[in-house]
Amino acid sequence: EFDFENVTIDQHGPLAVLTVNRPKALNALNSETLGEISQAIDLIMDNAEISALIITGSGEKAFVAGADISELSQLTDVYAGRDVALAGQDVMTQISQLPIPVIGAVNGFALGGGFELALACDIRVASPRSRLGLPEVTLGLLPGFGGTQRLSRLVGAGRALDLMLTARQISAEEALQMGIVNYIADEPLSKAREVAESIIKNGPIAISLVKEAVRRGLDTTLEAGCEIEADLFGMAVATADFREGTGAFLAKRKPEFKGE
Ligand code: CO8
Repeated sequence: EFDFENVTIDQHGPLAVLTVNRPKALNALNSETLGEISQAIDLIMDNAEISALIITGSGEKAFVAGADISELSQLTDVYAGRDVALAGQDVMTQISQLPIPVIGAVNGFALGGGFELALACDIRVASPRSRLGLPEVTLGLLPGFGGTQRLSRLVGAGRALDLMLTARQISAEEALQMGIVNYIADEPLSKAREVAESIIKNGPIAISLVKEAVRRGLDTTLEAGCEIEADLFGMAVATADFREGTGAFLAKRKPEFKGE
């Protein structure tokens, strides 16, 4: 069905696991790999059985060690550089705009573009051995896959600037304290599955509306964000899932959501 060089997809019932699998470069994202991630996500979304996505890296050592530095090193032209950033940003946006929950199982180094990939996920689970950082300034670069924007929205400009300007690597523990990762687990992939399972028991339309409200709200004022929330709330009360959820509560039974 698909023939990817650097990405694998596995299905476990309603869960899809996308693994970046380029071990010779610690899963670094060259343009081929970025393109494959994007195509893999399209394939996953074409499968109506899938209700959550987990993104992880192959091997014990790295989630993703960044954009591919040997490929980046060839860039000199202003416009070509901008295009490379835009192409990577598009993939991160594709991920962050998915209607299903996306969990990053950060199984090791998440540096540069790898950190940015993790930031495009909704929820992050790190291993105790994970190291996270944005080392771009050590290369004379800045984050270019949305990291300057997503990290400052997640943890505030002060903490984001500290990480980006010092280029220091942080431990999973520090990332947890900063709110960058949500959980630390020895087996981040199985913890990610557990988190995904606990989410997908809930109404799928409601899940996608929560994601949309938060995402669109972060781009606007509190007032406009609350209007977005009210619009989406209106959409939720018109769903069969809402009838089912409230009906099940009142009848003291478990709801069975159909995503309608
Ligand atoms: N790109 C290419 N190859 C890589 C990368 C990378 N990001 N990271 C690791 N590799 C390769 C190494 O070159 C090495 O290859 P080889 O075996 O052929 O020499 C192999 O992976 C193993 O790596 P190391 O030998 O370095 O392993 P160590 O255990 O010594 O170190 C580290 C592990 C600390 C993770 C180290 O590999 C490292 O520092 N990697 C680079 C991390 C980094 O700087 N990442 C940021 C890249 S820049 C970026 O992501 C910008 C994103 C936005 C782009 C916007 C476009 C314009």
